[in-house]
Amino acid sequence: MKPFPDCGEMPLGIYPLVDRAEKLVTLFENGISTAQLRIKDLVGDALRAEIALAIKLAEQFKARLFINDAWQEAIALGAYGVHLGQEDCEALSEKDWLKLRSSDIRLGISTHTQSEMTFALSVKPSYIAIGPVFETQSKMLDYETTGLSCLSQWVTKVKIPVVAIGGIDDDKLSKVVETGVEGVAMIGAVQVSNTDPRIDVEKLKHLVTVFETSWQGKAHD
Ligand code: TZP
Ligand code: MG
Repeated sequence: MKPFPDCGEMPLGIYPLVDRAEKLVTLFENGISTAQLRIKDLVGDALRAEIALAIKLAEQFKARLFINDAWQEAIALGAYGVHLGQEDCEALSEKDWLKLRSSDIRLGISTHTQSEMTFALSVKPSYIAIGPVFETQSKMLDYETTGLSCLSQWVTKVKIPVVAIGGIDDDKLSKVVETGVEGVAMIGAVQVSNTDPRIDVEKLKHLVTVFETSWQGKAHD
């Protein structure tokens, strides 16, 4: 089975998840090269309009943009990639998988356990996300946190890029990068606060610097 396309040489890096296209401008202007549009409160034309704007912005900044959940809209509008959870994958028919594979779009899949990883790897996606690494305030989850040592063991076994997600902030970032992940997905850490979802630009720049320093300090094959 042909793998989904890769995401290029550059590590995915700090990988923010945002709920509106306009936030991408701040991200891309401040050193972010990978982001995800994760909209849970729009459907139909309003959703398509956000996705179309997000794709336009990502192309303008030559950034890698993944669309959460809305894979059909993402394909129709020419997105770089889609990100799906386990349940999203389970809901796909054979025909849907064929459509995804033939569209040449990148695919990222969320995983929370070893068995979910086995399934995800069988699909040969562009990357897998592993988490929650730590307790998170941003999503209700019924899974145990993986912690750093489990994350590290799983990363060693996986031959495609891994994105760590869940409760990662600047104080934990270096240790997460040391496990060998290529990307670190974040919601809360890039926001002003839990109740203020605007992007905190100074914090964002700091996170990018910490990622780059930790990445360069680690040997990669
Ligand atoms: N999937 C696993 S944890 C998570 C998602 C979407 C939320 C990550 O948010 P935060 O604020 O970086 O913990
Ligand atoms: Mg989903």
